[in-house]
Amino acid sequence: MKGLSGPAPVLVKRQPSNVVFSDLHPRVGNRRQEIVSGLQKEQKSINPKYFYDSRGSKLFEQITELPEYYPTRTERQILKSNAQDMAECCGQNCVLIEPGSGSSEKVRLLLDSLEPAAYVPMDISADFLKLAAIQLAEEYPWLNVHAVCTDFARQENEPGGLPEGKRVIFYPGSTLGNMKPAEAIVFLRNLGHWLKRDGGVLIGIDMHKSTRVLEAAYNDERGITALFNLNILSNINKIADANFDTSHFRHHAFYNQEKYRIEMHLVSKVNHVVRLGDTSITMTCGESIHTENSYKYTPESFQDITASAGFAIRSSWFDQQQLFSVHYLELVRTNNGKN
Ligand code: SAH
Ligand code: AVI
Repeated sequence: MKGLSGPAPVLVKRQPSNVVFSDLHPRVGNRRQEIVSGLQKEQKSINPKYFYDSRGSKLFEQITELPEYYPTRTERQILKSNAQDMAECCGQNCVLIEPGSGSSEKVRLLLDSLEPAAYVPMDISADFLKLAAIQLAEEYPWLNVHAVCTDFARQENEPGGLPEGKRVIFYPGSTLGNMKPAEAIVFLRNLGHWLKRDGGVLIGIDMHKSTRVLEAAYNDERGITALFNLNILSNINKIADANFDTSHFRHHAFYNQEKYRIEMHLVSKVNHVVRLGDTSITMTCGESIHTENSYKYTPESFQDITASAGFAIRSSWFDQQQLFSVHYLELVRTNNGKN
């Protein structure tokens, strides 16, 4: 496979010959500044991308297997049952790009029908991404795997140097739901720039449903989601020279019915001061750090988002209970043929 038009792809040791790895991860200094400014706001917040170090990625994998967490098994079922239809939308020999690829489990459900020219998993969790890419390349020796460690929200991180051909962005898991609607529109619009004229986006979206089902999915009995939430502080201790004590915080997740979103917070159990490098952050007892939104959509609200981003929904697939959905999006063309 050709190299990227950025830093040269580095061959990882002991890897099969059909995988390359590129590291476009932002510098530590920039990340620390972003984290500190979120914690200096009136409602303290941390970007959910900081959940995902190796431990966070493993905890997320455990979440996907919990009985309460319906999204993963439901989306898998939709992908399995409709792989052929989806492959027809995407076309064979496409370059399949997955922002936030995690374990790359779901793409396995499509590969045999799709036979892509290349698969480009992109993730912020570098070590987890490498292992997942190597494992996939070993299982599918015919597949070119071009793994990129990057923050997918950074527009300039468009993967370059990929093989020619139609580009399809595979964005399952309702990861779009972790962005506010306005951010989701900008993100989708930017993805549109990655597509060639005939490209498309195959995207998984979680649906609005009863508060009981939603809140159970983010408050599992085994407490894995709580560990996942608290792990964001451990990760920040490593990357921002901080001294969060996770025992001072408790997990809190609830459905905000007005905003159609699950909110995850970490609530301070005591008054205390946290240090991040030279900066001190005061936490009062009962005050929270907002760590994640997970927006749930109706067919209408998702249609609005895609239209605002310049896309049309060509096909949609649901499970019987309409818990989850997968959609194939194409860019809307104007009369002069431009997007
Ligand atoms: N696509 C997989 C994993 C979804 S979990 C699935 O559907 O099962 C979300 C994934 O996105 C995680 O692997 C996380 O590491 C990654 N991620 C989250 N924010 C990111 C960002 N800003 N840039 C790159 N990867 C990100
Ligand atoms: C990755 N993302 C779509 C998951 C979600 O459901 O919003 C992350 C997650 N947070 C708690 N549980 C799972």
